[in-house]
Amino acid sequence: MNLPTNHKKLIEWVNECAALMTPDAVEWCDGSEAEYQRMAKVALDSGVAIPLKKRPNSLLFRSQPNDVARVENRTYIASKTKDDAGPTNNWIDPVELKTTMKALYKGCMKGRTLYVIPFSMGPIGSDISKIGIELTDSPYVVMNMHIMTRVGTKVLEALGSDGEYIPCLHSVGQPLEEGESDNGLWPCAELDKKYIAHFPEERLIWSFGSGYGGNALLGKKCLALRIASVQARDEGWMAEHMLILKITSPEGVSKYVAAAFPSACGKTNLAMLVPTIPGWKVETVGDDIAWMKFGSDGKLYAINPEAGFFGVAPGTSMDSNPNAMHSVDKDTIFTNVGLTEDGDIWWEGIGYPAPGKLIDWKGNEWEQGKSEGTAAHPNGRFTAKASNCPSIASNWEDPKGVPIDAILFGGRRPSTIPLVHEAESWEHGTFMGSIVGSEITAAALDLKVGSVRRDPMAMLPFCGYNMGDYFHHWINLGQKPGVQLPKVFFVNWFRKMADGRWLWPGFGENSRVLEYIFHRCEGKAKTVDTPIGKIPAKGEISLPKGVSEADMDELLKVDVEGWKKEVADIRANHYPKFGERMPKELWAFLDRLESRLNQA
Ligand code: TSX
Ligand code: MN
Repeated sequence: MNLPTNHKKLIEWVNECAALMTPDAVEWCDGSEAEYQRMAKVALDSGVAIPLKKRPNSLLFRSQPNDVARVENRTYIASKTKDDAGPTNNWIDPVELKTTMKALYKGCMKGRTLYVIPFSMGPIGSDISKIGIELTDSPYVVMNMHIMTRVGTKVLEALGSDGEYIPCLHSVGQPLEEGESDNGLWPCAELDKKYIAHFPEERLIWSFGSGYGGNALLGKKCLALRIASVQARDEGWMAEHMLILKITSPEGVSKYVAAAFPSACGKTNLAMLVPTIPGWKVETVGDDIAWMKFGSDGKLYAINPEAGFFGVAPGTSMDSNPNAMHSVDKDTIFTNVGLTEDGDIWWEGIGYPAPGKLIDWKGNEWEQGKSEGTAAHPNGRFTAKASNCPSIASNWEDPKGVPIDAILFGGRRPSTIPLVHEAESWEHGTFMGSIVGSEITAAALDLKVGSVRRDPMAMLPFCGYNMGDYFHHWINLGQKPGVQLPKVFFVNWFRKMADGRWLWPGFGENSRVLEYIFHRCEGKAKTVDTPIGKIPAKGEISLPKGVSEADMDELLKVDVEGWKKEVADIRANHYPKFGERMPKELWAFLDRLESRLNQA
């Protein structure tokens, strides 16, 4: 056979995997448009995809109801020791897990094609980029990888005959018997056979049994966060769960902001924000992941390792995010959303009533106000090219990356946390990131709606090693000689009055907070020192329509009693979760905060 590479180690690995999984055929992906259309035809012919008459070059997929999200309880960090995975990750001994998974992989691609996907996370040739090779039996994965990463021949060229790559093995885990087909159904395995496994020392990813999102598109959460976070620790850089945006002032000066928020805080909306303040421009560099390295000038440079958006559909509308809506006008894969009679998509919160009779994400007839459940699954998604986003920054693919001026943390917090406050130092910023949390809005299994779920740096599900060591890594980076560290801010768009009224209009009006942060980075706006950090001086943030001076005072005041409860919760319930390896420096910041609050 004529292979598109002479990389011996890669060819041997592909052969070994094919021998284990016994696919009917092996295909090397070239990343071409023709290949994408061939995959689309396979999906359409098998009945698992539906064409959308209203959106050029776009398809709808419906998954099985038991394969709709990342499976955190089946996600493993199989490091050599349990301590290296840490108390907040699932751990299995790597030898044992490999034995278990090899038994599952045996013959698992029977009746299917094994696709070899060479992909680059980050612009090909950038110093910050990394190459992965995903083996998969899912045409859906091939198509999504085409949009979310850079795929194909040019990646193999960059890899050469002995370049480094991260092997990513994936199977939906549903072999086909002779003459059997998927019958138009999304293939996957039962929950107890699903495994999303990471072998951090080997830089290796094995995924089995799920075809959905982060379980199957292995470049994203598995490589770009879990494995990359380990490499970043070892090599002195950062792999973070952060959007990257570019903000340009009326004077034409640009600054770059990276921001981490737990899920359901509108990260994609912030990345694509349309400012309400005249003359200011916000552009998108990335909406989910930032890889950041210090340059020889000491500045922290960030790239977006992805090439597309795998965004949550419900709630996305022309009001909440017009740039996302235009990103999905064409060339888009929709998963688990509603289908209209005229061949368009619809979801809850799209901004207009469902037009007539729909087919819901389960494939059943659905009518608004009449049918049970929702038309779209709450985790229904769009996969869209970054290059189709109207707000994408012209330099979003710069191989050097963009210099980060500010890092933002945030969460959905109806009380206590002010609209914005600023860290006094990098270490203090690390402390702020370590206490990030968000109000629980949808009923989870064991926790109450309205309580705070902590998700430090929004990395709890995505750090590939011990979170205590991860906090240490943040502190260590601040001590590198010659570095010019970004300023760190904590923002909260979600403050409410006691009567439930939103105190802050959010969305495009958040540009007023970004303007303030921009001015802070220029050393301009005035601040007031408080027990929690620096708060904007009066008048430094302009008032949106409907926000009074009194509202702004409320948004920016330090709620001493609320913060005391916050400290108590962190001390009793949050920090103890990280055990022995939690840095003493962070406990010291907690003690200092408490004594400052007691003196206030
Ligand atoms: O994404 C959001 N952002 C960030 C936008 C750049 N959302 C949606 C969160 C769910 C994903 C928000 N919701 C934001 C916000 O800033 N703020 C809110 C809360 C809110 C909701 C509705 C209103 C105001 C605030 N409506 C009116 O005031 C009329
Ligand atoms: Mn994410």
